[in-house]
Amino acid sequence: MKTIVTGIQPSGRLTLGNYLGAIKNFVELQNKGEYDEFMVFIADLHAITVSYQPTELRKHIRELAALYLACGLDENKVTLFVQSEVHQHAEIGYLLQSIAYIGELERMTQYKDKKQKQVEGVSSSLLTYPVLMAGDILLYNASCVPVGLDQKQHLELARTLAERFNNKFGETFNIPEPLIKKVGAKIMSLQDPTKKMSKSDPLEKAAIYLDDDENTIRKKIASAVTDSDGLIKYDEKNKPGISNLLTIMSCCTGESIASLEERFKNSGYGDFKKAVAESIINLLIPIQQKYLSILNDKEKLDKILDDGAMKASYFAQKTLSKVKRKMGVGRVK
Ligand code: ATP
Ligand code: LTN
Repeated sequence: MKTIVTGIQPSGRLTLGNYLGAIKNFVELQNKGEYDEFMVFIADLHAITVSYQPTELRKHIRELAALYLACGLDENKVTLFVQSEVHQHAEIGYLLQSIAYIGELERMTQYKDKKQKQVEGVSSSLLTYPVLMAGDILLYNASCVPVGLDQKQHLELARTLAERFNNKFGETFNIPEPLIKKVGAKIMSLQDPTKKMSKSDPLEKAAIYLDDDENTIRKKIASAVTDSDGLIKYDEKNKPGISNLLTIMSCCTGESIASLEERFKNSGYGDFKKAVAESIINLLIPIQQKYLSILNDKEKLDKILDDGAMKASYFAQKTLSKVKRKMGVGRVK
């Protein structure tokens, strides 16, 4: 049985990085069809680990659901649901905390980064976030987890926890494999190409948002930080800005980086940037057109998410009961 599991946090407007590093990959996997179950969720329990506005979160949950569908996920091929509506996620997250060590959680890069940015204090759930994520994955006995590069360390922890659980309580979980794309797994900020493009970057022009209009996209790409040597060549170390734009264009069009280098070898940065912007516009406009009509059909979206939660709960409860039995909590009836 092959199960794919993945999720994204509804923590704000999604970026081109989220699309190229994650959602595009989900859609490709769905279309290949080599799986028995494909669980895709909206990780709202993860979004409350940093400070947030409840009304905004509610809005973002629906928006992310509509966006998944607008990007090409098909509710008949994947199980789409909201994480908090399947209570087993919170429950397994708590149970797994008993085998996760504080030291290994404190070493997580994302924790160290996000901890610095908190103004109201650091919540304990920010520390235990990767344990909840391991629970999300193990609850469905996932064999494969498509994510962007920044989630690799969390995936490694999920594998460690699965092995630890199996050794301690007996064979229970599959050891999940991360699935990270070679090109596009880390799209960089347009203003600081040594940093990842992130939806929580306060600098608006550092990221292309999936709902940016054509002119905004053109302006943001035109002002993207590059270098002064005038060559359109992929060199991550010495030319991070141009390399990032080459990666973006390659992912948007399907043309290889080598072929783009050849095609633009006699062009200036201005012309190259114009072509990059057009490739993004061609990709995003059809998604934006579908998105609004899906978001506005409240009844249909609710039905998809209700059905998804019901199906996910069925699988999740089977695993959770087994986990509790193995751990010795509750009674055997
Ligand atoms: P935040 O800034 O709130 O942490 P984020 O933009 O980093 O958000 P996540 O919700 O953490 O996004 O990520 C959702 C998915 O998108 C994950 O699989 C993640 O690896 C992927 N992803 C996020 N940013 C990028 C990026 N810049 N390039 C490629 N993939 C990315
Ligand atoms: N932490 C992930 C979102 C996430 C996830 C998961 C991804 C939560 N649970 C399980 C894959 C599998 C992020 O992108 N920030």
